[in-house]
Amino acid sequence: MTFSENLISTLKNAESICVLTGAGISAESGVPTFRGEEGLWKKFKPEELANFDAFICNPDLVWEWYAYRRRLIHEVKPNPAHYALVALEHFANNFTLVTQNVDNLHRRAGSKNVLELHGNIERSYCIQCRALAPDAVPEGPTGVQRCTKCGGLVRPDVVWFGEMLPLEVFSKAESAARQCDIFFSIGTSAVVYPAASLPYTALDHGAFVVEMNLESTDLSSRAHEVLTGKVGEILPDLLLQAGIQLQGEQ
Ligand code: BJW
Repeated sequence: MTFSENLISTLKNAESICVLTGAGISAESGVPTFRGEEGLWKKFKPEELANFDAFICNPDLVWEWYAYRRRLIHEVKPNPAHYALVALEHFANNFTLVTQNVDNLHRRAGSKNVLELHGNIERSYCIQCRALAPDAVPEGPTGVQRCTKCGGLVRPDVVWFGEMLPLEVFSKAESAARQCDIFFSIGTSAVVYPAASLPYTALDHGAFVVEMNLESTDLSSRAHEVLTGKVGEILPDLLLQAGIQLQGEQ
C-alpha cells in the first residue's frame, strides 16, 4: 500500500501518539471479533452475554463463554500488528496504547504503556466479597466458579454493558487522546461508548486521525486517513515506509 506523504510526515514528526485498538487487531491471531461477518459470536450478540443480568440469570453459560475464550486466547500468539505497536512505542517520545481488548495480546507482544478500558479476561473476582480469584482460574469442571472465601459467584474482571469503565484508566486515555499529534483507531467497529468517543476527542483537539479497518465505520467520514485492509499487513508496512524500525517477531 502506498501511504500519503502527509501521513508519513505527520507520523515521523509526531511528539505524541495515541492508539485505540479493538477486536480486529487480534483477528489475525485467530481471536474472533464481536460483530460483523467474521464475528464468531454470531450465535450470541455481545449485548446478550456481556452484561451483569445475563450473568445472574445464567452464570454457567456466561462463565462458559469466557472459559472458552480464555482457552482460545492461551492457544494463540500476538501477530505482526501487535508487534508493530511495540516498535511504535519504542519510536515515539510519548506513546499511549488504549485497548478495548481483554485478551492480553498487547502485553504478551511486549507493549508496556497499555490502558485496558474493558478489563482483562485473565483476572476474575467474587461479586460478593470482591476478592480477586487466584491467578489462574481452574478450567477443569464446567460451570461458574465459586469464591473460596465466601462462596459467592466469581466473574471475569471485564467491563460489561451498563458498567462503568475504570475511571482512572479512562481518564488517562482521554488525556492521551487530547494531547496526541496523531491518533490511530485500529480494528474497532467504533460503536461501543465511551471508547468510541476517543477519536472524536482527538479530532476536537487537532490530532491527525487515522483509521485502519476492513470496512468503514461511523468514524470513517471524519478521519483524515482511512486505510482499508488487514491491520497485520498495513501497520508494519506503514512503519517500514516511515523508516521506523520493526522489532520482535514479525
Ligand atoms: C479488522 C480486521 C483486520 C476485523 N484488520 N480490521 C450511546 C452513547 C453512549 C453510550 C451508550 C449509548 N447507548 C448505550 C450506551 C452504553 C453502552 C454502549 O456503548 N452501547 C452501544 C452498543 C450503543 N456502553 C456501555 O455500557 C459502557 N459503559 C458505560 O457507558 O458506562 C456508563 C454508564 C453506566 C451505567 C449506565 C449508563 C451509562 C460499557 C461498555 C462495555 C463493553 N464491553 C464489551 C465486552 C468486554 C468483555 C468481553 O470481551 O467479553 O467490550 S462489548 C464488546 O464490544 C467488547 C469490545 O471491547 C467492544 C467493542 O468491540 P470492538 O473491539 O470494536 O469489536 P467489533 O467486533 O465490534 O469490531 C471489530 C472491527 O474490526 C470490525 O469493524 C472489523 O471490520 C474490524 N476487523 N478484522 C482490520 N484483520
